[in-house]
Amino acid sequence: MSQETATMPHTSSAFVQDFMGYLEDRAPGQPEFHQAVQEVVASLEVVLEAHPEYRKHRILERIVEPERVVQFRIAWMDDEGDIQVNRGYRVQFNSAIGPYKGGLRFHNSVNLSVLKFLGFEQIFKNSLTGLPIGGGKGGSDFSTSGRSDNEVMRFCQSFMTELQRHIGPDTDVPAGDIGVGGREIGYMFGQYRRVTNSFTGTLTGRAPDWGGSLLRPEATGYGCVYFAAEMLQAQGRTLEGMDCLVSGSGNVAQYTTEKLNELGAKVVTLSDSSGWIHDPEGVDNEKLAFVMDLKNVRRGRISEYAERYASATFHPVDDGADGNPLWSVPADAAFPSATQNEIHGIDARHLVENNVQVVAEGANMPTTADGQAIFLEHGVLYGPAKAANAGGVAVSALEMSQASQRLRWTREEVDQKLRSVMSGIHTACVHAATKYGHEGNYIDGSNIAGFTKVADAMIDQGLL
Ligand code: NDP
Ligand code: 2IT
Repeated sequence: MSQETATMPHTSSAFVQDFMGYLEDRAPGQPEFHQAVQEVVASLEVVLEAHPEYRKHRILERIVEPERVVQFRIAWMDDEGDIQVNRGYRVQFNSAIGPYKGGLRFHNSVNLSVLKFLGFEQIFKNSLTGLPIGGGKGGSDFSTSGRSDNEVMRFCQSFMTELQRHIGPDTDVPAGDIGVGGREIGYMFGQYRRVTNSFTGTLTGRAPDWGGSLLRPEATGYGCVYFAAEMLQAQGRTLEGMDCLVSGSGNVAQYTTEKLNELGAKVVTLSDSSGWIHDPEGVDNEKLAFVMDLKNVRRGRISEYAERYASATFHPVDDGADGNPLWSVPADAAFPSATQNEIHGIDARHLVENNVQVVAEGANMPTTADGQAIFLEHGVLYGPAKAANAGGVAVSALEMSQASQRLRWTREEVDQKLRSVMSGIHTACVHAATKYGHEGNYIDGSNIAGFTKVADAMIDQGLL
C-alpha cells in the first residue's frame, strides 16, 4: 500500500493558495501536514468570509501552529545486547477546549510531518465529539513488528521515562494508534505509575481491570460503522446485505468487521502491510476470531488467513499504476482502516465504477485529495476520518470521566453514549454543511463544525 503523499486539488482558490504558501514557508518539507491543513482551509474559506472576527484574531495562523512540540531521544537495549536509538515525539497542538488528547503511533514511517497532520486533525475530531478534549498526537519511529515482548517492554519504558514529564490527567492524555495497542499501553502505564508514584487516568485504552473503559477497544470500529449507518439512514437505507471492503487487520479493521457482521453486512477483504485477502464468502465471526488471534496474539501475517480458509485468496502488495487492487473488488461500501493515503484517485475511480454507495474512514486521512474529489463528484456518501473515526477518542474521553470519578459504566451504558456521540457528530456535520451552502458534503461539515467551537474558545480566552 503506497504512502505517497496526495497531490493537491488543482482547483484551489487564491485564498487557499496564499495560505498554503504561508504554511509551506513556515513548515517546509511536511507534506502530510500540508495535505491535512489544505483540506481544512479549503472548507473554512466561506466561514472566514461570514466571520471577519476569525480573520481579525488570526485564528487560522494560530491554529496551524502547535502550542508545543516535544522531541526526545529514546535509547534502549535489544535482545542481542545492542543499543538502539529511536526518536520520540509529542505534538501538543491545541488545548483551547480541554487537555491535549490523542494517540501514540509506533511505526518506522513516523516523523514530525505525520504527527503534525494527525495532531492537527485531532483538534477538529475531538471538538466534534462534543466532549472537553483538546488535540495532540505523539509516537516514535520505532516499529513493534519483529520485536520480542521484552524488547517492546524496554522500549515502552524508555519512551515513557521521558514522556511522563510532559503529560498528566489534566494536561495531556495519550492513547493508542498504529503499533500501540493494549500491550504497549500496559507497559507505558506501568512505567508512568512507577515514575510518577501516582495512579491516574493519564493514559486511555487501559484494560478494564486497571482503570480502562469497557468498549474502548471496539469504539473506533463500532463508531465508524455507526457513522456509515447514520449517513445511509438519512437517505432511508441501511448496511444490511451490503458487501464491504475493509483494509487493515488491526484494531480498527477488526471491530469494524465485527459490527458490520452484526448489522448483516459482509466483509470481503482485509489487508496488512504485506498484502490483502479476498474472501467472497465473507469474514464471519469465526474467521474474525482467527484474525484477532493471528494479529493480536501470534502477531502473524494476513497471508495465513488464505492458508487457513479455502474460500480466500491472498495477494501480495502491488502498488502498480492501476492502484491498489483491493479497491477494485466490487462492493457497496468501503472502510479504509489501515493508514494515510491508501485510497488514491485511481482507487476512488475504481470504487465509483463499481458503484460504491458509502465510504467511512476508520483510518486517519486514508483518501488523497484527488480521491475525495471523485467521491464528492459522484455523490458517494463519504464520511471523512475526523467524523467517522471519532468514536475511539470519544470513548477515551469517557474513560477519562470514569477514571476521575473512580467508577465504571457498563458496556451497554458506554455503547449508548458512543451511539449518541456518533449521531451528534452526524447531525453537526449536516447542519454546518447546510448552513454554509454545502449540503451533503461531510468534509466541509466536519471541518466547519469542528473548527468553530475551537475558534470561539480561542477568542474567548485571549491572545495566547
Ligand atoms: P493497528 O496497528 O492495530 O493496525 C494497523 C493496520 O494497518 C495493520 O493491519 C497494519 O499492517 C496496517 N498498516 C499500518 N501501517 C501501514 C502502512 N504504512 N502500509 C500498509 N499497511 C499498514 O492500528 P489501528 O487499527 O489502531 O489504526 C489503523 C488506522 O486507524 C490508523 O490510521 C489510525 O490512525 C486510525 N485510528 C485509530 C484509532 C484507534 O483507536 N486505534 C482511532 C482513530 C483512528 P501491519 O500489521 O503489516 O503493520
Ligand atoms: O486517531 C485517533 O483518534 C486515535 N488514535 C485515538 C486517540 C485517543 O485518544 O483515543
